Amino acid sequence: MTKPIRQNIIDALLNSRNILITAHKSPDGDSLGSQLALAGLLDHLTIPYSIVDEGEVPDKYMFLPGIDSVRNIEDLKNTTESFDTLVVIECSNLERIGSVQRLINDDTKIINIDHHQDNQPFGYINLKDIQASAAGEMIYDILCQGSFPISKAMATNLYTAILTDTGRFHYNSTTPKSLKVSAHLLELGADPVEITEKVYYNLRPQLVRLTGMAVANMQYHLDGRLCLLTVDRKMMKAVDARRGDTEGLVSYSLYSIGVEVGVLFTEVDDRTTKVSLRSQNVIDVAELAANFGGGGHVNASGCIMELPLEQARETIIELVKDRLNGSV
Ligand SMILES: [Mn+2]
Repeated sequence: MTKPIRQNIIDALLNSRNILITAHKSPDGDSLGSQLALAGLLDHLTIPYSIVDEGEVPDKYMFLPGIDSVRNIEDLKNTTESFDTLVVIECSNLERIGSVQRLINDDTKIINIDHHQDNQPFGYINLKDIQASAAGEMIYDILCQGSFPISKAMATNLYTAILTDTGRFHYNSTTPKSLKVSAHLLELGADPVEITEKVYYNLRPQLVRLTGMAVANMQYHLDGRLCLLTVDRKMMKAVDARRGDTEGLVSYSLYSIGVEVGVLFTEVDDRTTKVSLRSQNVIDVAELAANFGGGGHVNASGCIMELPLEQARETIIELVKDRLNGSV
């Protein structure tokens, strides 16, 4: 099923004049690695393209080969460039690309490549593979489908995509295939030590302190089955943190015995709270996030709640309580 779709994507790319590549707002390891690896293919095929995202590239991904070619939509205010094809990676729906939408029109052909279970078929070609550990694994499959060469740079980008989206190979999305693909990417020149160091061990000291502050104030609820981490604006300010800096902090919520659901609340402003959710076992946090317009995977999801921090916390506690009671 997916094999002919992959070929359709290759054919569509080959027939394009100028391609726009994008992903969800607030770029992460999978979205950046996938976009850059696809760009590597288009370089090889000498097909013109642009990568445009909404939101800043986090510092830790600035080492990715080709990262300078990722443009911020804010810098394209007065562009007259036109694109006949849009490749959307890792988005459940088109809204997730944010204001990049203004670069397309009704004639733009959309190719939708995603591994989220709630992905809507908003493209004229839709490649959805919920078995894939990362969108990067899907880009790898497309490259293999066309027997295209995978350069060291592309391998580095794809390995970073899979490494980050599997939480360094420990989420249940880690499969024999994702490890085989990763092994092949190492053979092609990706350096696992360097990549892991750049992504995970390259934090500014203030951010390590931020982690300490959040962990020190961790709250347990529902007999220790729910663990909450909070980063408010005061904490962010104290260490001069930016929004993307809290990515990854949520994993600490699952470190203790007995925790089934972990949540990180990041205060955005007086009435907006960013929520990252993780679960072990059966609780579907993608469904939880969907209540607030978010989404993700069964065990990892996120949403933006239009509520002040304290209310967001209370709301989530109640919802998790319902789900946990239902699961006993
Ligand atoms: Mn992903």
